[in-house]
Amino acid sequence: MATSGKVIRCRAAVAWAAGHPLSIEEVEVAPPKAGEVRIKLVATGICRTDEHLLQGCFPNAEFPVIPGHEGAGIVESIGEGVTSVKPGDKVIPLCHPQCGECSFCLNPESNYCLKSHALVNEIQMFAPPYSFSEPQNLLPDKTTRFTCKGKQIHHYMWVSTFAEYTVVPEYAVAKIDPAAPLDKVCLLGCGFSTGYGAAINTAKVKPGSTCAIFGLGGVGLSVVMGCKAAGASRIIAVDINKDKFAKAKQLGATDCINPRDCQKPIQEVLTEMTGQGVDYSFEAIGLKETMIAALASCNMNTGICVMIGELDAGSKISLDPMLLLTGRTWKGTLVGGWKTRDCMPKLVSSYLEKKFNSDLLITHTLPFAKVNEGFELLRAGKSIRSVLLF
Ligand code: PAD
Ligand code: ZN
Ligand code: ZN
Repeated sequence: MATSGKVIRCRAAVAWAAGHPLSIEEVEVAPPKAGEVRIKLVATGICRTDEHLLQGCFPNAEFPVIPGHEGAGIVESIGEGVTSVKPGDKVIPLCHPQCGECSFCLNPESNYCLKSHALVNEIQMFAPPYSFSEPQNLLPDKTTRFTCKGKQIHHYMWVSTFAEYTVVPEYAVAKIDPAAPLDKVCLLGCGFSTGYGAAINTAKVKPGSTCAIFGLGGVGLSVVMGCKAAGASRIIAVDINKDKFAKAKQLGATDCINPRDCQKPIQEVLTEMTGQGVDYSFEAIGLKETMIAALASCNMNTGICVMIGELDAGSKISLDPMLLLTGRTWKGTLVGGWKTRDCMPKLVSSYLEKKFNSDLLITHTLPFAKVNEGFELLRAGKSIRSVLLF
């Protein structure tokens, strides 16, 4: 392509500081270095995790930054040594990479990669001196490909999809079917895959089982779809926004409950409804109290609770150990447990074969310049997923 090897000037949504609206700026995007891929984004969804970033919940995600991690696009150019994609390929940038070589990648049971951008964060959080000094939002060689007004701009989860062009490591890119509609399958980059996979891969929901889903955003509704696909017989959807219930029912929920309408704590309500508690519960909100309530809602003997929602980095939860001692399992999931590079092309094929309909999550489609409007819709509880078009 004519732009190959050159700096590209294009639009991007830059977060200059936490707590401020995004500004659409002209940025420079450097060519990909060895082992990197430059992508022309076609569409991107807005996920609650981007909102957490904008609110400053991740202390080592440094500003200024270009957020966004639920995108789809076309390869513009490749760096030296890149073999798995070529210019013109349709791709999904992977906010959760898969190097395919580390011991975690080689373990069939896990989808966490030791070469992930998140790893620095994780090690620092759990090992003294608990320092957040090293930013995680640079590319693996600890530099950035973005500049704006003479300043270096950080990447977000290596993918930064709120930009017309982005540069990512090759092992954070999945080549997908050329027939895929990019304005739809962008949701597979995070929200849909996370929720659907939480049910199928992480919880391994069994046919005939009972499930409860806390939070009916793009992620929680995708859990509903996953539970339905796995053959659950009762799917109880929980949200404080009753406007989410119609879509939850359409996607497979058998019951919808607003905890604010209940006289008792929601875990007691769910336990009474199901006898001994649900077989599987999922937290897709990101609040301590709902994480504990979800755990307490599943069967004390064999129940499995999957944590999906994200808390501020460094948060602590305190719980009664009896909740686990009797046999419950408490698990977490990142991007639904999928080994992303292997599974993303297959998920796109399943989408094209109409095995699920993630399009039902898209409530708004907006031009990229209206990115702040998309966030307002999310904050007001009026959207499930807004897709921005470049
Ligand atoms: P969203 O804001 O679209 O949905 C959250 C839903 O929770 C909304 O419908 C709210 O009304 C509802 N809610 C809020 N408070 C309560 C409450 N007290 N009780 C019941 N319901 C409530 O977010 P989303 O679906 O984009 O993301 C959900 C969470 O999942 C969020 O924390 C996000 O950061 C996290 C996430 N995790 C992963 C992962 O890999 N683990 C991936 C993507 C998103
Ligand atoms: Zn996300
Ligand atoms: Zn790896």
